[in-house]
Amino acid sequence: MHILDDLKDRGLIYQTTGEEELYKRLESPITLYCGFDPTADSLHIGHLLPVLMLRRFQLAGHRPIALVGGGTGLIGDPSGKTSERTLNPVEVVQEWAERIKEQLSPFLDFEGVENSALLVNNYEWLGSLKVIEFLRDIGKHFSLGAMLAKESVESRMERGISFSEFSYQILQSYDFLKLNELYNCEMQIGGSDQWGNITAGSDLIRRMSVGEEKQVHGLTIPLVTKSDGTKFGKTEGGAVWLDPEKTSPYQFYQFWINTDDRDVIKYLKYFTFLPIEEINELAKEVETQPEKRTAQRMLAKEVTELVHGVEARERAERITHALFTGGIATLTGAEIDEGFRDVPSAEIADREMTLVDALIEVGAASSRRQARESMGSGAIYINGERQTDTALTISQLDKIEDKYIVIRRGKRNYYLLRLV
Ligand code: 545
Repeated sequence: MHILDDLKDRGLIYQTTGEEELYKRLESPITLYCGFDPTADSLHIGHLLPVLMLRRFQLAGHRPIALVGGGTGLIGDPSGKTSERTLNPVEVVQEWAERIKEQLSPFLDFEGVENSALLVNNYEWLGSLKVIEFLRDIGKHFSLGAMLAKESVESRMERGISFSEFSYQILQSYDFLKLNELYNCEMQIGGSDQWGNITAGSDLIRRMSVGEEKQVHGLTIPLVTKSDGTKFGKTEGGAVWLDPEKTSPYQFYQFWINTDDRDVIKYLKYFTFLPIEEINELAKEVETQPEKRTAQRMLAKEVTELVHGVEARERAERITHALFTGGIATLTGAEIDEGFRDVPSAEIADREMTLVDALIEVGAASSRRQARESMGSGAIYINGERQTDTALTISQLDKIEDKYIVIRRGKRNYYLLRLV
């Protein structure tokens, strides 16, 4: 199957610079790239589609280049931004660039295949540019009118845009030119916000190859939307990060499990490598037995495994199952730390403290009277077991690994005590 047909079936193509030419060109191996500016210390799921797209191309026999914008990250892309960015210190951008590099690596194969991936940092060539040469050789090919007409610039003319951000498109274009020279890179991909920068680059390459008339290609991926109209990838806790320290694999898994029935099939096509036929089978299940949430479970399993590996995915499934069935006692300490990362918690040193006082300490009750009432009415569970005896002390309770006490109040209010 032609990769473009698979991508089309999945709804992964938003715009291309010319579909017919691209179809033809992709019949033999091509080198393509996507760039990531170190504007944060981690990628989030909003960046996942282009990363997976590079992988899709690699699996189809093409050579992907992941570019980290150590140079462009010092300037700031105005695309999709409504106001001027504040510049980050050089050391910070460098540190973030290293992190982003490490985060991108597991998605691509760097050895053992003919079409091995490359990881490059554009600071390598942007960092040593000479301004006079640059304006003469590169700047001359850009028309101010075309630059001003880019959506990223046009939308900012009223609110203000610095010369630095305005010039950004030239830097990204220069990268495409460089990668074309160095590695014969012939295609750039990105989210739909990158269209202006991508076409600026292919125009530059064409203009600089007079006589030769080099044609390169651009492809953009649609913005991920949600059927309820809210922004994709945001939870109450903020963005869903790929860094397991910022969003635990369990939280990550939960994000996908909670996908709306109306979105789940689209996300399976976007974010997994499952064949379309298998996804179509799952679509039937969403229609006939939505309550089973088979498609959501498959989505959460596949994406969590892709991003965090098999073990983390299994752990997330175990935690989810234990929480669902109340079998908290089957979890390990590490699983408890992970599964209850964002519930109220307290550290307790005094083992003779009563459970009633501990409930107040952790915020599960606001007074002793209220704590006793909750217990009396059977609303308090300790590590999955109902406790009604208000005289109990911490030392009398069963603990997980001698340390953890998970409190549940009512149906789903969780609290965590750690003994120290
Ligand atoms: C820099 C130099 C190049 C080519 C591309 C770039 C980066 C590009 C850009 N891209 C976005 C980005 O986000 C931060 C990621 C790390 C925290 O700004 N000018 O760097 C996003 N990109 C992926 C997709 C995107 C885009 O990395 O293209 O659309 C998000 O899905 O916003 O030579």
